[in-house]
Amino acid sequence: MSEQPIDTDLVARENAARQSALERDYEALGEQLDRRGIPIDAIRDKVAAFAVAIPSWGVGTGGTRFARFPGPGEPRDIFDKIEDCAVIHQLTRATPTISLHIPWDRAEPALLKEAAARRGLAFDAMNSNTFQDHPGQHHSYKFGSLSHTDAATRAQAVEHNLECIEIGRAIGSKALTVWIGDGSNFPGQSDFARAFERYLDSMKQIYAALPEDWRLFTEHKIYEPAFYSTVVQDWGTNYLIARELGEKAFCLVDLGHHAPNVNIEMIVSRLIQFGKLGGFHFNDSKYGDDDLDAGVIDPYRLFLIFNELVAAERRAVPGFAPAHMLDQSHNVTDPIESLMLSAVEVTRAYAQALLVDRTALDAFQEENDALMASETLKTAFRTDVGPVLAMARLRSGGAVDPVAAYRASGYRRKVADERPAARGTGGGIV
Ligand SMILES: [Mn+2]
Repeated sequence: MSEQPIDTDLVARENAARQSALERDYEALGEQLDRRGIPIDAIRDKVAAFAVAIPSWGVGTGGTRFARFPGPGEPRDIFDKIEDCAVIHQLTRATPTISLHIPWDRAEPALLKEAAARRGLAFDAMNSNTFQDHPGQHHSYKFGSLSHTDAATRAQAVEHNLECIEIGRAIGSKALTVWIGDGSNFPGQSDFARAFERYLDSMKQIYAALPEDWRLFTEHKIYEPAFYSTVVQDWGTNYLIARELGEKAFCLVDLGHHAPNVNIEMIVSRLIQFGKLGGFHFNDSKYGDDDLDAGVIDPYRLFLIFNELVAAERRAVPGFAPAHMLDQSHNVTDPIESLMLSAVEVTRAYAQALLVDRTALDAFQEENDALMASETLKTAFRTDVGPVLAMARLRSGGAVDPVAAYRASGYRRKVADERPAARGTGGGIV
């Protein structure tokens, strides 16, 4: 049994106070689902097996380009971050892995592995960083990295990605995610084709260094930090990259990296159909890459994305194993609370999508019954699956109410005493 950061007796007491109400709610929902021909325990078991990775940078307070307002007890280094991630997993039982960001999380690999293993955690995809300059680096990324006009700058960016793979190998990761800030701010500043050619050339070098059992994820973003054009701007370009690189290359879909109102679930469907969906960065947004908590603005969109994923799961699409990760900026909340609720929201969307009557949906689609097809989805979405999620957590040692248990534990006050206040400089959006 791994060491738990929150007192397990406290979690047990918190759960005991809620258990009988939960059992009644679970039974009532079970009866309702039974009438729809859905065995509730099977849904609960699928929910219990669902996992989403925590980004190491998510446990620190985020910020905007205007300011950052750090909270108490912010993690000082990757080992504090692992501790905070352990809290999230202990109470939700949905986040067994951490996604590291290099160089922010650079540390002795053996120590990283040991710290995670002690908490029962493992490492998800590695993330490289060539969107800012780091102390001691020779060439600046001000005008780009993997697509830079200067060969030495590109070589430095490639080298950094190779180092990320090396660290990842040492700590048991199986994937590298590459997002670049490369692009232009003025029409004419950059030749679109030449920049993309240089990018592909750099990525081919990274791909060549990828271990046999690894996957390479490329992440597109429509704008920002470059405001006129970005080199990897949309899913079409992302798909071309994955096709050019080879069978270990896949597209990563960050929900915030599209224009408002873009039909993301349809992009997901296309990438599944052509075997190139690598995974997700979950978050929510109203205007752009807002990095808001998953499901707070548009839970229906999150559900519709999971509807595509569950449909693919049911069709047993070969090689279908998308990586799930949160990628958010917590500017006004306790990041641990935000990440716990976001993990719950992502799991909720998955559970709701499992309830879709696919036989009925197929029939309505064949009959062109638009209204009933939509209602079939809505019926699943409107079902309050809360008791299923809570029961899955309870049975796997988590908290029935993760935020209540966390607040009762006083964890934030405790770490605030141990960790000196961080300086409020720098942005937090990634
Ligand atoms: Mn992202």
